Amino acid sequence: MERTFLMVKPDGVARGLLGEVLRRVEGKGLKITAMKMLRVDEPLGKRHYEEHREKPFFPGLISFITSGPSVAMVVEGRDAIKVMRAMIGKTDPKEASPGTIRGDFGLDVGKNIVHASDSKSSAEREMALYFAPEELLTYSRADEPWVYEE
Ligand code: D4T
Repeated sequence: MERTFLMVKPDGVARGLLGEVLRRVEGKGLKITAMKMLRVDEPLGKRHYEEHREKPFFPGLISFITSGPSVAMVVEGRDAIKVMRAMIGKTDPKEASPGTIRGDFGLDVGKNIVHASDSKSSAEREMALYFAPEELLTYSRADEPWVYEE
C-alpha cells in the first residue's frame, strides 16, 4: 500500500466541493487515513510550494493558498500516488480531461481546486508538513476484499 497527500484548496472548500472530492476518493476504494481543515499560513504555504519560489506566479500562489480554509488529507491505497494524480487531472484545468476533478470543476490554473503529491518523495515531504506521525490512523475498510484482488 502507498500513501499520498491530498489537499482541497481554498477555492474547493469555498465552492462546496469538499464532499464531491471525498466522494470520489472513497468511491475509488482509497482510504482516508488522516484529515484536517486548516488555514495555511504564509510560512507553511512557502514551505509547501518552495520548489516554485523563483516562479513569477509564486506570490499569487501564496496569497491564494492562504486565502481561506483548506482540507488536508492522507490517502492510502495501491498505487495511491499515481491513481490520485490521474483523478485530479492536469495542473491547468482547461487541459484536464473530463472525468477528472480539475477537468470537471475548474477553468483556471490559479484556481485548480486540489493538490496531490506527484512522487514518493513529495508525498513523504508533504505528509510531514501537515501531519504528525501519530495523526495517521490505521484501520480497515469493510469493502477491501471487494476492491483488491488479493
Ligand atoms: P499542485 O502542486 O497545486 O497540486 O499543482 P501541480 O503539482 O499539479 O502543479 P505545479 O506543482 O506545477 O504547480 C503548483 C501550483 O501553482 C499554480 N500555478 C502553476 C499557477 O498559479 N500558475 C502557473 O503558471 C502554474 C504552472 C497551480 C498549481
